[in-house]
Amino acid sequence: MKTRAAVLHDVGQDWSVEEIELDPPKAGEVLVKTKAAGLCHSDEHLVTGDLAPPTAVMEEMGLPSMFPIIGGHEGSGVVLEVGEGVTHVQPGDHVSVSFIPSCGRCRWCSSGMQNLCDLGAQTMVPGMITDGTFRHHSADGKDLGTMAKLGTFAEHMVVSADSLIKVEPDLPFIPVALVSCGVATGFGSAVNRAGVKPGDTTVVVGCGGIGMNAVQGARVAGAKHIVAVDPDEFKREKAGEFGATHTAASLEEALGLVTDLTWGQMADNLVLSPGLVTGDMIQPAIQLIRKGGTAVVTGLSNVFAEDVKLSLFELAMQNKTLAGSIFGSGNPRAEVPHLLKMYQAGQLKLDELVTRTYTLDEINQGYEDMRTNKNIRGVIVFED
Ligand code: CXF
Ligand code: ZN
Repeated sequence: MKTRAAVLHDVGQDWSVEEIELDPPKAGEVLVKTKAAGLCHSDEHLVTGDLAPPTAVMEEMGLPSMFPIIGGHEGSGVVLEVGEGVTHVQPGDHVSVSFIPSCGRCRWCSSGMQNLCDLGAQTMVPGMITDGTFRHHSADGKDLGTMAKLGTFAEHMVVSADSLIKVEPDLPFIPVALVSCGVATGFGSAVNRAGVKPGDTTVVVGCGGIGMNAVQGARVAGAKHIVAVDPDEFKREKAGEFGATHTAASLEEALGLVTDLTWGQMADNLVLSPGLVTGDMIQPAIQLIRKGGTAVVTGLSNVFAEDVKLSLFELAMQNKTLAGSIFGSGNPRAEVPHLLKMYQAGQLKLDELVTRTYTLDEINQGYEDMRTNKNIRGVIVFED
């Protein structure tokens, strides 16, 4: 069938909204009509080259390029057709996508760590998870990859059934999309990984679509002080609406503030979620947490970045934890319905995360709005 998708042909280019050819779902796959897709910063990392190098560089290294690629890994939709052997969803079902698939059989899935499913490793390899071939093709017949094996910036997607989570049909499609990346990642970074407890002092560095949910995770978990750190005034102001009790414009400013708030003991935990994590942020983050505290690195860094500024002495002598987190360290199939239940109960603000909605054709405007700090979350809404 023919459908329309936003394709990135290489690093540094605009998203190109074009008609593409989509094959029917093969065994283990599902055709989905996309209803909403969040504009996450990780797709912007494709544009900047932080997540995947340009085709010319990959070719020089003898590796397959990620480009051209259909963007989008946060989304929701309705199942239209299922391939052979698919049993957990059927036509008409409403679904949330999962940027980490869950096979249910690997060591990680079967021991409560679905966010580490072995299929997730294939995210950076072109082709379908099911058999490595392609279902998406450009009008001139080129194979197209899909971001995180999803490609939610398209009117229709064919994905592995392992990448879909069935949700209640009366839920609106925008929140169902939001919980599939930003909300689960931010909320879980605070609640699951940093282990925020009632009365804690929590610092969240970077208050975009991920950090804002770390702020509300800390609020729900009962933190006493939530310090939101962001250079942008609009984001600091918004953070207050999501539960931040204090704000700072920089890590440096946060150091003085947290010292005062805690009588010099420093924060119990911290979530690092700026647009791009760089190695020079690690030591200031570690300095902001108390003895025995936890700093969680959630934001993406450049895929090749290895240099970190860190006092190993302080890390060891003060018994501090520096932790990484993917998908908020939760299980997609448990977290997505759980977060949606909290939304229905009025405990999670999801509608308030959306600054503006866009049509698929307006995607470049949406990303420009992200770059100029106009959005907490921009969302593409698809017509019926
Ligand atoms: C990303 C991690 C890299 C693959 C796409 C999703 N996580 C959140 O945005
Ligand atoms: Zn994302």
